[in-house]
Amino acid sequence: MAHGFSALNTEVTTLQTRVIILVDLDYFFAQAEELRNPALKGKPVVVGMYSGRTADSGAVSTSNYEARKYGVKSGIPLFLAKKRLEGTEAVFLPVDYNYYEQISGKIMQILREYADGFEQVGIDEAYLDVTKRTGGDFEAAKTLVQEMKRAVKSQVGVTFSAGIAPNKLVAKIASDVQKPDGVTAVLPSEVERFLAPLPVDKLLGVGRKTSAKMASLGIKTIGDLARYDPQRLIEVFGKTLGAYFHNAANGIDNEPVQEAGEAESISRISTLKEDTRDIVAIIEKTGQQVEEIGKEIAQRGVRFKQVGIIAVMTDLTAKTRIQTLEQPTNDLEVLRKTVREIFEKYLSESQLEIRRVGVKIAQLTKEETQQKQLTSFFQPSNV
Ligand code: TTP
Ligand code: MG
Repeated sequence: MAHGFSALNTEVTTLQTRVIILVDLDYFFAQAEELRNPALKGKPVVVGMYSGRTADSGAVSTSNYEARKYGVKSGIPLFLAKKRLEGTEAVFLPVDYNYYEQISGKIMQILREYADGFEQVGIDEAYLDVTKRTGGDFEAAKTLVQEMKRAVKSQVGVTFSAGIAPNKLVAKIASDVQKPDGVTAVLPSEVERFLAPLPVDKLLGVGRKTSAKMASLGIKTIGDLARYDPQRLIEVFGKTLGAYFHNAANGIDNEPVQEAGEAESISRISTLKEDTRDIVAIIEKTGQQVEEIGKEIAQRGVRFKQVGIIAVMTDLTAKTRIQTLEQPTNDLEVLRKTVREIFEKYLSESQLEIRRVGVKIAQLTKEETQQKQLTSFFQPSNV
């Protein structure tokens, strides 16, 4: 096993139950407005995206909880919000994204200090992996959330709600249970009972169309979905989605908490001199791409854990194949060797000639975070 990697297509299995927190800032745009103008507190506050066509055309971005009592929430037309809030002291304000970003930035900086791994999602959400610092203990995580709440409240003046769970999927759903200023913890042993009664559209990726389709199969709750024959789900929704729905409904989610940049990928694609199935011609082309990718990763100081190839066939269909390494590396020999292996395998499966080829690396990590991960991985407590 040269270079310490094998052709495994699986992630390193999680060795310890994780403790993941999802922080979601409460009625964020409206709360930020209350922050700079405390006189707004207690009144219905509506922050709207004005389209500018007429004075009231546009939609509600968000509203505070006073306004929500009148049925005024994200997405409804502004004229309807005005109508529902007639006769109240309601205040309507336009979106000031730059200001919200400033507030969000301050909060994220505070939260980051409480996490082993941190991932901001959008302007008002962040995942924190606190497995290490809590020693896997959910009570310790609850205490940590209270500390975070106090810090954010006293230093910025904003409240948030949080979910604590063994993975991102459940933490996100849990964060929605008690709002505003709430915390909901779902222990590993409680995941099944917590999810079962919820409607399927609580799962990421289940929108109106999918939930209607599921309803026609007799699936209404996440519990129904969890019990449904996985083979049948794959027949109906395809392999990727079917498997995802089955796992998600059973509370299984191994997505790591990772810095936004880590989710990025680097790729190069170019056209071959002529359509071919000749591995030598393909390797010549991808060899140049590997060199270019090599320069970029050296410049950015990143390692990669996933290697992919792209093949655009003569009929212009694009195929990709991905292989996950055992551990992140910046070794270009590993990249070359893996690309060759994937292409050889691919050629043995497909009859068509190839027009364009590409190389892609993903699951990027910064050199220094990599160091940290390696030490934590080898700590006896994690084994
Ligand atoms: P959310 O977290 O969905 O909503 P919220 O923070 O306003 O309220 P909650 O207390 O329920 O978490 O979205 C975060 C921000 O994103 C929100 O303050 C405004 C913006 N947003 C829109 O601009 N349009 C939308 O449709 C939604 C849902 C949010
Ligand atoms: Mg929010």
